[in-house]
Amino acid sequence: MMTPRVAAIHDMSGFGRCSLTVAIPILSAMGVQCCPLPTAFLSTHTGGFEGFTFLDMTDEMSKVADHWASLGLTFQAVYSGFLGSERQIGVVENFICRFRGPDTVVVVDPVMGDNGKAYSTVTPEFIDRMRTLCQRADLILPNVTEAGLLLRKETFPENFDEAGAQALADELTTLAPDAIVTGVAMGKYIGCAGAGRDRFVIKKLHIERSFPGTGDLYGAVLIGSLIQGNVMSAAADNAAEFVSLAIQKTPYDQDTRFGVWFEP
Ligand code: PXL
Repeated sequence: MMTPRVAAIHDMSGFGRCSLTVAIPILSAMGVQCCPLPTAFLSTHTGGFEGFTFLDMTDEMSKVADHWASLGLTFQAVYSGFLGSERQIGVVENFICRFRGPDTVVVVDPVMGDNGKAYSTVTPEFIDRMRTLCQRADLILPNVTEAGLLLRKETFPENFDEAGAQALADELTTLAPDAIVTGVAMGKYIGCAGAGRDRFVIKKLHIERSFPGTGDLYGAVLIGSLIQGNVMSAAADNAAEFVSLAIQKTPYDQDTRFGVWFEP
């Protein structure tokens, strides 16, 4: 049997535990080969560091795709995350068209913001393009802020009950056949809600600390778990549990910008 393979289209941020520096080790530890297609190389993620470097790799991406196609490579999953520009979204759409086989799962994490705010690089045009990319996915993984942007919500509750979380996930299936909304605050709990083939709400105790990269941790474990043969709700529970444990492993006095201690 061949080792399952995932094409991971994210940035590589050298410091701060997010995107590829999370996806590669986690998928590898789960028995899945992660083939990185970097969108950019940054010295750190953009969540709170001053003066980070940013090397755009858009022009390189199509060349990598051409070479992979010439080798006849196929993937069990294509997993996209942080993207730097509208043009880059087009490159990802093209990649999906070329590499989607009958058994490929296309997972789009529409990374655009958090805690009620869009990231500084995100324009209305970018949101429209990201919505189109989501419509080409089998599964989308927005957090609550990104769900609001995708669904054009003007106002959004900070706190949900289970029915409200489920309803939000249901609404997201107007974009893709399966959807999971993450980082949903539900009173003393935080969790995720899924809709599509599987409908569920998962809750974990809410630890009042916020870190960059936890969405990437969630996505990597979810995909690894799906490839291992779990149904969506079980994979989502594994992912939420892993994020929760990693946060618990992270000392209180650590700078939150450094990310969570998922290595142990
Ligand atoms: O974890 C999301 C993410 C990925 N990549 C970069 C980021 C962020 C969040 O801030 O800045 C470069």
